[in-house]
Amino acid sequence: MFTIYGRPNSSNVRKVLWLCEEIGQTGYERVDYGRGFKPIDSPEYVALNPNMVVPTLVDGDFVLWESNAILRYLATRHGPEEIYPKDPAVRAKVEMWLDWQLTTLLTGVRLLFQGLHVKDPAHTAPEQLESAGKLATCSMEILDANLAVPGGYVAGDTLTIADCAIGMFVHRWYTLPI
Ligand SMILES: N[C@@H](CCC(=O)N[C@@H](CS)C(=O)NCC(=O)O)C(=O)O
Repeated sequence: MFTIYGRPNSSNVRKVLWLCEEIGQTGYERVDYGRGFKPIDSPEYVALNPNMVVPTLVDGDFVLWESNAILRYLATRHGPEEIYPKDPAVRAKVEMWLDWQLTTLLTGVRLLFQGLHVKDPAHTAPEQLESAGKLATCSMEILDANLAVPGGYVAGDTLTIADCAIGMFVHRWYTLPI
């Protein structure tokens, strides 16, 4: 059984934990690393993940970081096909939304979260919050329009790893005082 390193209040860890539930992989071990828990700059953690971020997955001798790569690995190894479809066109849509989550959706939501929830002084100026809000709203409108099309899920008509990756940030968005 594999081990997940990372605190469960991190959105990038949560997406992995959600997938584990969906595919019935609940016997894993989890070790709390990250803000407020064990230090990610400790030599033992840096040896696993030189980026000093969570999550990291360890499966025997195999070590993997980058949350969306972990989703792909676990879905391929343990999931039913529909959670990471093999059909090239359907899979391409899943990949598109996974990339979009990391490159676009994350940008605005993370800045808002840091300003409004973490209250990091580097992100609390009104003009910063306003521009982060615009970015996040723009992404959410794109997502909303996509979900309005019959199908009901991010990449089509079944739940895929794209929903796990994106759902975490929608949840975060709804918890913000905006
Ligand atoms: N691209 C990385 C980003 C990981 C990341 O930024 N993780 C954050 C938590 S969401 C982190 O480790 N923050 C520092 C900490 O928790 O101490 C991934 O998707 O795995």
